[in-house]
Amino acid sequence: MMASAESSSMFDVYNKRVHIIGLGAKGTGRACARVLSARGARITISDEKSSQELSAEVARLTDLPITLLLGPDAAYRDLEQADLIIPSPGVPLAIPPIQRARAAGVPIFSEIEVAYRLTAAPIVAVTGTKGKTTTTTLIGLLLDALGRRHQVGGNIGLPLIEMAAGATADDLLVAEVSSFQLEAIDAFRPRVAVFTNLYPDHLDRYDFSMESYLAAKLNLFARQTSDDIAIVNCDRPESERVIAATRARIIAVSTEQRVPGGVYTTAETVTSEIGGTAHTLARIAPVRLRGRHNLANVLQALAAVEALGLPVAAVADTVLSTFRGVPNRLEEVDTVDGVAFYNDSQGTTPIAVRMALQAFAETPPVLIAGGRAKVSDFDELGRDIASGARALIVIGEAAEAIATATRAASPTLPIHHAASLQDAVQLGFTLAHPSGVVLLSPACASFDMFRNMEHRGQVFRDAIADLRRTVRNA
Ligand code: UMA
Repeated sequence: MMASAESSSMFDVYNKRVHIIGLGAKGTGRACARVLSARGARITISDEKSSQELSAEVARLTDLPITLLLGPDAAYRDLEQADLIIPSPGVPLAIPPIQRARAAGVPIFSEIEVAYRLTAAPIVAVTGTKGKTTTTTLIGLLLDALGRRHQVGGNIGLPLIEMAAGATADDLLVAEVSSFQLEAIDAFRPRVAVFTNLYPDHLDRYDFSMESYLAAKLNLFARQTSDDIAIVNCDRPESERVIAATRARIIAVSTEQRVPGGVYTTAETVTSEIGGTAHTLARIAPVRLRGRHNLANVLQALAAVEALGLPVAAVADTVLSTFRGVPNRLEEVDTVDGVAFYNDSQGTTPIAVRMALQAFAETPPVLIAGGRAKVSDFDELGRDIASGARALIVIGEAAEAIATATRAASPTLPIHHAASLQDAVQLGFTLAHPSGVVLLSPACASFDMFRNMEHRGQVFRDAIADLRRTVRNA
């Protein structure tokens, strides 16, 4: 059996039977196989999908001496005989084969736990329901501007284990981490951990319990010591729970009030009291990101970089004046003949749409919403749209349900149906002209009309590019 280890140098997988579950598309399983095989582990990979379904993934592993157990009949064979099991993030730990292996005493570590044990590089980890990717990306951009060696990845982009495998103690690993990845950690201890916020999401994985979902996220802070730092948004009620769950030094951020020892906004600046005396980290005017929630992301990123002892004030204004947001999350796409287009394709829940609309409180946008419903009613969304949008264009399967809920909240708000996202962009332009905002924030999944939410975002961008050509030629 593999013992629990605090130190990375103690982690030895040579000749150990490592059973990886999940050969998923983003490649966590593949990365684990590659990294641990190079260290002499005997690798087996199980996946319930068939070899045909996984042919592309399998083709990328042919050079490795591994055993593949693919398809429902083969997957999980001899799981209880493994020395270590690494489930991919999408694999629920509650499935019976994992439960049986756990009862037999086999350690079950998520990929981020294994990554942690392989590297001496300090880790900056960002979790929370919303804002993880923006905060993580911004930390990376600030480190770029400062010339500090680092890598960015985790739940976005490169799996952490791939970053850890090549890292030295001089590197800095910046990782977005999801609750799924945090369910099976044991020693994982980030030097700096950020908790953005908590909203209902992924609850099917947590028996519909917000408490269980929060517990998974709090795991990130559980092994931190007073040498580490926890960054929390004290405007959010759940920040209390993070503070209670960690021994790390707390740095609170707020967009609403001064926080002693923390990072907060004043009328025109971001002020920091990290290190004792108040000093300016950045000006607010250059920040391109929209919305108070995004300002909180900015504060979290600035706080994380300053907490590492780096002179973030020297680069903050420049970075913030050029960062247009991450793709599909209130991303500023283009301004065509005075009409600004924003892409929030990732906004697949009513809460996300509420946050997006709040970001445009001063210029209520023409909202494009609809797709495949993830919730059973849109009543609250209808009220948010009625108070926060100047017009609504609905698309997709949920079009009528969203239109009905909005009409109930405001009989006078203009509501239009569009047959495609391209049509919605054209119509939105006409409605918002000459100087308004068109916002795609669908409140729904994309699968009725698109391959996924990234595809929806790309179709939106392409339609705006087409519109720009039409307007130029007119
Ligand atoms: N599988 C089984 N048995 C099961 C369940 C699943 O064999 O009981 C198999 C599936 O057939 C599939 C694989 O396991 O082939 C699942 O793989 P995976 O999706 O866990 O692995 P990756 O494709 O490597 O992606 C994962 C993350 N996926 C999830 O959390 C669901 C990716 O986050 C992450 O980018 C990647 O690791 C790198 O770390 C995606 C995500 O949606 C983008 N994350 C959620 C979010 O951001 O909200 C948490």
